[in-house]
Amino acid sequence: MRFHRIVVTGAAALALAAGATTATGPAGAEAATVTRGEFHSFAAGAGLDIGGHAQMVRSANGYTQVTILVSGLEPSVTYAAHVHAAPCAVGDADGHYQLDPAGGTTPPNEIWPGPIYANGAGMASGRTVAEFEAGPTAVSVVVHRPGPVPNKIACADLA
Ligand SMILES: [Cu+2]
Repeated sequence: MRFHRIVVTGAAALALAAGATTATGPAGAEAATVTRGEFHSFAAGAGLDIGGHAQMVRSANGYTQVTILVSGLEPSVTYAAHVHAAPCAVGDADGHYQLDPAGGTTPPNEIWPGPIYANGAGMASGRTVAEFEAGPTAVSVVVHRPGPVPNKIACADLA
């Protein structure tokens, strides 16, 4: 597992927002903060060899982009995916991150890079852009299978 936190600027921030994995470029006006991590299975995902990664880009101009790529899913199944407000190891990542804790339980008050649909190879990707800068408690992404709880099958810590 690999965690890192990097701060990039200008053109590099745009490159990261577009999904690039390297950051080079001139020092610019607008900084972005990138957190990312690898997916691993939760107990409810036992039997699935889940991998992949999640990335969150908080841009200084007030946007948050989350992209995920998940492997090891059941083919042809649609999964939910949300940004959660606790690390994967704390209460199975607890509940959803919310911009306003007194607000709604769906986007735009929450950040959902899903639903994601697994292809024939069990891979799925998702992306969303929230029109606010996610707070410091937006620390993980959870993938849920359809059906009753417990349905948290995988989690990625963002660091
Ligand atoms: Cu969730």
